Amino acid sequence: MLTAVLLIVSLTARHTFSLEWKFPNDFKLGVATASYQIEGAWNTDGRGASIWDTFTHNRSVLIKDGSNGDVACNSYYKWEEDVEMAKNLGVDSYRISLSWSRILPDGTTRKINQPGVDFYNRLINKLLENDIEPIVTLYHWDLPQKFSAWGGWTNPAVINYFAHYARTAFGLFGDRVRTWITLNEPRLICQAYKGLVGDVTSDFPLGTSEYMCAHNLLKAHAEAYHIYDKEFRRTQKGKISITLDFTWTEPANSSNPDDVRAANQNIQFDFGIYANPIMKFDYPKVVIDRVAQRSRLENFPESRLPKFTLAEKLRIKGTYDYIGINHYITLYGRSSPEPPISDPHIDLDAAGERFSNPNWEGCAAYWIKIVPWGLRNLLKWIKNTYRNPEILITENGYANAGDELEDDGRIRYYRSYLNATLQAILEDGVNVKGYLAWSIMDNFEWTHGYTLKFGLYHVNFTDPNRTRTPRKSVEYFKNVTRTRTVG
Ligand code: GBH
Repeated sequence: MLTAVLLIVSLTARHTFSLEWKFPNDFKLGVATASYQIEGAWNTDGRGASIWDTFTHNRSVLIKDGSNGDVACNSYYKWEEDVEMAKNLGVDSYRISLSWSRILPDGTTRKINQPGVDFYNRLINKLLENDIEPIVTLYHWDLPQKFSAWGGWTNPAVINYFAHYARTAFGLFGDRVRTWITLNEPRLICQAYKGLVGDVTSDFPLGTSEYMCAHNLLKAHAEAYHIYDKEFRRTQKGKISITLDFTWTEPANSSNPDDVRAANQNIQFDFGIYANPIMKFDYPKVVIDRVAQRSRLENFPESRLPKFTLAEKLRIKGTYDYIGINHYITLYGRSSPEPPISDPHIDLDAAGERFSNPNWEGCAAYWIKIVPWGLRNLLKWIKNTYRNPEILITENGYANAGDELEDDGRIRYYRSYLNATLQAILEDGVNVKGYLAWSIMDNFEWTHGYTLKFGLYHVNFTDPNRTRTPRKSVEYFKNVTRTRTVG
């Protein structure tokens, strides 16, 4: 009786918690990390420098607390403890990224750094011994420094170096890795952290280098996919795709067609620009048309958005076995007058206005609010737009600012987003295959340094031992993995 009532309530009210509902048996419940944010040992055992080493060392004023990832969580040494934490959480998957320059110090296959390879072998093997699937990202922003002088990802020469690195990684680890991610959040690689993409690019006007970078990343991803497909898939039998960040933009007034158009345009400029060439064909039409039109008015000789040849469009199309999604942000979008022609900027190309709702519960990261229906809506949108692909939620998480261990906000956050995921699967028929929490432990949060703490486990960054302590949310997450419900 109670079950029936609960079921009816959850079927009718969209924000109800579906307490009775379980994650499917093959659904991955895991946690996520990234090399530069946790490993430390930045110049140990032959590791080459990456652009984040150089950036944090030379431009520490741009990091909130002046810090860097030199030591970070010291996971290069504390990896066994990390695996124990994952085991304690009861997760079945653990997302890591490989530091390209730890394996190939100058980014090229001229020299393979054996101690770096040994490190990842130890970690991957330990995870497998504990029945935890390693989910491996090839590139989570730490480009080998050597490529910086060439303009980093704005230089198409980097594409093949990445492809050779990918082949090396599949060859070294692919016998034990079943889920690969080529690139983490290409949009952020190209748009955030200006002056990092090789200082050369900061001389280009905004609204140009972003598109050059995006263009090269899409090609690099496709090359890695095809190498896997042709040379490794038959024997290794894994899946490979890309992880895109998805800011859900909800029309401010969904009965106003202009708001609907503006919201969609923002989604196409953030997400479609990467998803469309991979899951459909070429850049989204609205992106092609708007950049071409504004470029003309700005007196550029041709569109600031590079063009793919037909062969390139075909080579990029279909290069996904699932789609990886990092989700943190929901905003409202509404139409606004066409921005006047001045200096180019991708935001002007996208146009429209986006805003948050001050009533949404927030957290220490100003851009993160608890808006679980945003995740549900974007999952439905992906299902409908790209013919129901497999989706892996590769990141979703909440930040504290202080050292508190009582993180009820994080528990509310995970509970509501896991619930939204369950609703998307069970009520909307979205093909979501897993959910990875960002992050298992506090770590180096890029330009926010150690001031924002995303961990289920707290890390003491003033203690040379980088002691890890479970927050209250660890108990919550253990309950999720044990019962396979949102609790
Ligand atoms: C993800 O990217 C990353 O994949 C992961 O490495 C990161 O730790 C996680 O999110 C949590 O942030 O104040 O100007 O920097 C999201 C990157 C960076 C996007 C911060 C929003 C806020 C604007 N996020 N950014 S700013």
